[in-house]
Amino acid sequence: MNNNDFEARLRALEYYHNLKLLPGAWTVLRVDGRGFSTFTATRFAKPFDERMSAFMTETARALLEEFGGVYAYTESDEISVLFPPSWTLFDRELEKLVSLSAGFASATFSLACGARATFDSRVWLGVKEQDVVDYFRWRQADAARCALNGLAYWTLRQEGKSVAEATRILEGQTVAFKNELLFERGVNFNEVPAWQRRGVGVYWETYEKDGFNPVTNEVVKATRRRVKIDTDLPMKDAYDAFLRRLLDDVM
Ligand SMILES: Nc1nc2c(ncn2[C@@H]2O[C@H](COP(=O)(O)OP(=O)(O)OP(=O)(O)O)[C@@H](O)[C@H]2O)c(=O)[nH]1
Ligand SMILES: [Mg+2]
Repeated sequence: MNNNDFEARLRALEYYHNLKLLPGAWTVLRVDGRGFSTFTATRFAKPFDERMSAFMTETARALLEEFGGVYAYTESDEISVLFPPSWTLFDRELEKLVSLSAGFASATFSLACGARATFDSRVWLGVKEQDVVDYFRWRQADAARCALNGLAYWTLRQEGKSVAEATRILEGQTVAFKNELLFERGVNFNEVPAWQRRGVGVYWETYEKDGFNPVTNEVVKATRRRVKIDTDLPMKDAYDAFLRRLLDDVM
């Protein structure tokens, strides 16, 4: 076998390397903390910790900037970053995008937190704008469900209930039951901080900046963009409208 055949045979066994994102599709990379139920147990307040949320938001922002995203959304230990159909980073190679987003998220979070944490990553593809809106509605609904469950569970645990008791009380129960359980203890779920119930959005906003033109000696307005951290996201239909505006700005 000559050297070229040898090289080609072995390179062909990089079996998934030719996989690329579907042309023209919206892409979401979603990273998720590995084993964060354990990782957070001794490090962060339950069920919500402002430092943990700040580290996740910082990681979301870094992913948005580094990979050229349009919108990043974080809740719990996950971050979804949206990329436009025209996105061409790494020639849309799946392995590159998945491995580097996981590596980058792991490094950013670990540096912020001061302990080694790892993230996995996966790709979601949407061919229609409505798919993208539905995707982020889906993740936000997950945030709301987990927040209600987590608050109800840790309220019971703080009252002295065991893991088994708290789990049994909540098992199969309705949203109304969990809301009522909190309300009886003086907590109105609708007044819990929005970032805990709805997650945090990270996106670009434009603003006007005064600049000085040395040629004409005039003050001129320049349009710049900066990252906005939104801890008070709209929900339901208002979130749809908010997302559609973001998508329309891209197209
Ligand atoms: N204490 C604390 N835990 C948090 C916070 N945010 C997220 N978590 C934890 O993160 C976990 C995320 O759940 P999963 O991603 O389903 O579980 P995981 O243990 O990370 O498992 P894998 O993702 O499958 O590796 C939850 O169980 C929470 O315990 C927080 O603010 N405080
Ligand atoms: Mg996880």
